[in-house]
Order: sequence, then structure tokens, then C-alpha cells
Amino acid sequence: MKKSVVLPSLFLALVACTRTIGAREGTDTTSVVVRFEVPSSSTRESNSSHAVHLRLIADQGPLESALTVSVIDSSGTLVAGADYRLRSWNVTFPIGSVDGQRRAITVEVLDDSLLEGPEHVLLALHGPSLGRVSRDAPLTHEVTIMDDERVSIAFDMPASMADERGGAHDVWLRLVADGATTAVPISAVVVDSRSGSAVSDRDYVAFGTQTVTFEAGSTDGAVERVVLELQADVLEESEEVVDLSIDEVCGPGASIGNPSNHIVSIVNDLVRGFGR
Ligand SMILES: [Ca+2]
Ligand SMILES: [Ca+2]
Ligand SMILES: [Ca+2]
Repeated sequence: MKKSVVLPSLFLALVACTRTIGAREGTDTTSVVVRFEVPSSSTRESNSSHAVHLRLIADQGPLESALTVSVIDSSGTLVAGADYRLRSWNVTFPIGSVDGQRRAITVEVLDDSLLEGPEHVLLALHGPSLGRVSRDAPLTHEVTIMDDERVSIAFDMPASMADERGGAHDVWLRLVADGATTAVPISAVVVDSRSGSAVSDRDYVAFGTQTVTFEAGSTDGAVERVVLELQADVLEESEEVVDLSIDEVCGPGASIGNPSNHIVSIVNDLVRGFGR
């Protein structure tokens, strides 16, 4: 009789023991991995928030305890609190989360009126409460915030008149910024298109290539100049022109504006009665 009582008890104990091991295998923390879903993403500065997804790898079964992982910010070109904010530094996969489950962290994008070019937030994962961070790519996630400010550089006027005897003649260029402030220098390269009737090195000193730079902090309507050096001659000529053009604009979000050409009319001193 005693045997028939003891054996079922032992059997139950073995079953219970087997079940416990099974449960422990379900929480095998070495098999639980958390990683970024993709290595990079981008958003516009005008988008107020941007989600970055983490992925759970738990192929041994659903989580039997919650997994919390920290997000580390190791950004380069942005200023936390000015360009962006992370709404939370921790992400939790709750109990029962399954393999492939995603959780998002939210990058709050802060719009500004600075012309800055693209900015980058570099995120990494650290210290999951169970399991580990993936040792395979993607180890980090880079969010590129595309700037939405735009500026252009144009000639202030499409044309001007210069007295042949005038020597230096200023030609002004204007920054069109539409409410933006430059955070980086923006430059324009001005060249002589050589399509005008005036002759380089005779009617004016060879213009070459002149670069104007609008320094950081420039706003709409800022002006910079190039200089055309006129040379007097003793020839009686009709009006001659020099055609200057903006060849290139350098800087993020910067383009060539309108007018992109400027005609300098050289009024001959003899024609105008300026003759000596
Ligand atoms: Ca910004
Ligand atoms: Ca903006
Ligand atoms: Ca901006």
C-alpha cells in the first residue's frame, strides 16, 4: 500500500520538476536580444515627432518578465533641447512580448528658423534589464533631420550704369532668406560671363572670379558686393556692357536666386561729354 502512495507522489514531483525547467527555458535571458529595427531614418525639421523602432528577438518564447532598455544619445551636430528632445530614455517590452515585437521611442523634432543643413541624432542602446543588446548591426540608429530653411543669393538689381572714368564700380548681391537666419556661411561665386560687348582687360580690369560670403547670422536682405574695375580709354565708343553672373552658390539649402545676371553698362565718357 505504501508503494502505491509513494510512486504517484514521486511521479508528480518529477512532472512538476520538468515543468519548472521548461519555464526556466522560456526565460533564457541569453536568447533575448533587443536591437534597432533599421540603422537609420530621416525626418523633416517641420515634422514635430519621429518614431524610431526597436525590435525584440525572443525566439525561445514570450517574455516572462518585462524588458527595459535605455536609449543613449551620442549626437554630433545637434543640440539637445534646441534641435530635438527624446520623449523617453527607456523603452519597455512588457511581460508576454513575443519575438519580432516592436516598440518605438519618439524623437521630438524642434523646428527653428536657422539655416543649418541636415542634422544628425545618433542613438544607441544600453543595459537591457534582461537579455542583451544585439552584437550585430544595426548597433546604432542615426536620425537625420532635414532642414526646411531655404535661402538664395541674387543680384540686388538686374543692371547698373557705370561711368567709364569711375574706377571701382560696386555690384551688390542680396541674400533672400524669407525669415531664416543663416547658422553657417553661405557664399556665391560671381563670374564674368564674357558675353557683354565690353572687352576684358581693355574696358575693365579682368574680373576673374569673385566670391562673396554671407557670414553666419545673416538675415533676409543682407548685401555683399563684388567690384568691377573700369578702365578709361580714348576710343569713342557706344555704350558697352559687362554681363556678370552668379556661377555657383555654396551652402546647405542655398540656391541661385533671381536675377542671377547683372548688366553693367559702361557709359563712354566721350559719348556722355565727359571727355577730357
Ligand atoms: Ca535645427
Ligand atoms: Ca525650420
Ligand atoms: Ca533649421
